[in-house]
Amino acid sequence: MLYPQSNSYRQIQDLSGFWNFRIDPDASGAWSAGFEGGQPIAVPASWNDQLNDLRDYLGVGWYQTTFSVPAGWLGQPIFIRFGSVNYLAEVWLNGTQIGQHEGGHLPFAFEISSHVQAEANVLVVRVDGELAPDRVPPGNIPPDPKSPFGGFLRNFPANAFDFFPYCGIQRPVQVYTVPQKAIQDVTVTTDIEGTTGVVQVAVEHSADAGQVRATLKGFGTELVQDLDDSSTLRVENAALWSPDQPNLYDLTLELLVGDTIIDRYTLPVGIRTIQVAGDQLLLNGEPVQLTGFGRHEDFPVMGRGYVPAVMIKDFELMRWVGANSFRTTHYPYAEEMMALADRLGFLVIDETQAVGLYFAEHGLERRRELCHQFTRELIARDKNHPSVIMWSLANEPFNNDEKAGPFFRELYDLAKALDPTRPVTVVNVGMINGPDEPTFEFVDVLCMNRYYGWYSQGGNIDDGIEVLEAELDATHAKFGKPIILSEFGADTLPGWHAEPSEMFSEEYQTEFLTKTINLLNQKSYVVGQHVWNLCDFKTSQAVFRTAAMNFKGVFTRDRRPKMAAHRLRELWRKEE
Ligand code: GCB
Repeated sequence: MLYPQSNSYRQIQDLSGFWNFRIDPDASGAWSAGFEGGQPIAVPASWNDQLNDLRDYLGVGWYQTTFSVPAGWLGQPIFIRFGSVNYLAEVWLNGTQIGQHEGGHLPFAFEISSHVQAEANVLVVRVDGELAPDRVPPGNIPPDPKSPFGGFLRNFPANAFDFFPYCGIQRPVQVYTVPQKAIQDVTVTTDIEGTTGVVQVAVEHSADAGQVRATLKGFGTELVQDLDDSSTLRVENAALWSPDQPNLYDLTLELLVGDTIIDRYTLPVGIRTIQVAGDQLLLNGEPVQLTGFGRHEDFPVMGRGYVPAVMIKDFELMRWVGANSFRTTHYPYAEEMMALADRLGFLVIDETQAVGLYFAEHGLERRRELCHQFTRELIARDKNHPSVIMWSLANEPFNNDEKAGPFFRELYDLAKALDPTRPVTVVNVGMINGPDEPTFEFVDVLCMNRYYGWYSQGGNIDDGIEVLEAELDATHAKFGKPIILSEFGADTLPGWHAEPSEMFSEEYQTEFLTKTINLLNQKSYVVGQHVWNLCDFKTSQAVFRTAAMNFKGVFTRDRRPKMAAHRLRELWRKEE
């Protein structure tokens, strides 16, 4: 799926701004042709923290706006594209239903050419944010009186994951045109032969549209090639892409009828390889060590809304501590973040929104279908980013069920069929299966979330380190695959100090992270260390979540460093 682009063949109009909004608590509204009144609301942003009484409202909300398009657009193919609507979106234009989409965090587009008029277009979006067991991620799972967390310790709202279930139109809405005959999709894969970069380009375009000319430009090279002759571009003395040197070439594709250009699309290309070899992860043939974080799209007032300045800030913070990577915990991040990772040289483990999956029959088939849909949509969206080095199919599924292995084997095969070039993982948590995790048999890299010294061995970091070391060694001995410690951390109240260190103090977090990293540095098969979390973030209310926050950030929610951030900087930052 191509990100909209503006050039002399394609135009974009951004619909960000103040829309009208009204809630529909009993889901009885019939406002598809438009509604009167309502309250102003900002788009994009979550609704929860904008309007005082909607913080915990997860039902149906109706959005409405009006827009015009330049007269010159009419007669051309016109699309509307939503970057992310959480959770279920139904869209009407001028009273006609133009489509619907299930699932937050991934884009969708509908053609509106035959419904759009020059002026006063009425756009209505019904958003259903309800948590349900047959949705992904799931929520409102029937309480299990035998489990304290399903019973008397149940959180509110009752999500099956540890971040606030923000809803609404959370990323940009764009109306855009493409030419009558257009480039529809592009897939770029890269390889390295000696000093030559091998760039494979596959283009999908409208039927009978002539031929495609590719121009690859950068670092003193300009290759022009007709893709009907060969879809492989060979770049001599290629400037490879890596975190140290995020070199990007510009690939421009032109669709031609005879000598006339009828469409053009340009995308950045980073020439790099990523492979698993034994228990190592190789970037451009060399072992690579990931240092970095899990993170959240989370900021006061905006909720999970698109905030470009916070994205830049987070890259600055990550660079400041010496991180070279992150995982898109626990849902695909905005595609603009992925484009920045390409430019700024960050390695990304790209995760779907399959968090908190469980295998009880109720809703299982629907959850399975959604996981397949989201895996397809994620790979279609992000396949061309050099920064993306791995697909993560899920975070911490409750895999202590015999259905889990086959469920993920199928999903793994799907991801591999769609993209044979990248390793695939399923992120696992210790307390469920430990090293008996069924997905460890077939995934390419073992991603382990472990909190020894926090949820167990609490208050005793050294005991936790011992348990961790034993488990890492046993897991490596059993599977011989590269391991990433994909989460480790400790809740820390900023400004709370203790000597000797104790839980929740800045000293405890600093000691916990230091001792864990020192252990990981001794294990050659550990290829990544991702601290949980970059910043403090909002979650559901629960007795184990002070102030409805997860305080495991090494930066606060407003991006100020805790003591541990300074220590990470000493541990990770390369000499300059
Ligand atoms: C985990 C989850 C993450 C939580 C974290 C915690 O294992 O993957 O979503 O926020 O633990 O802090 O408990």
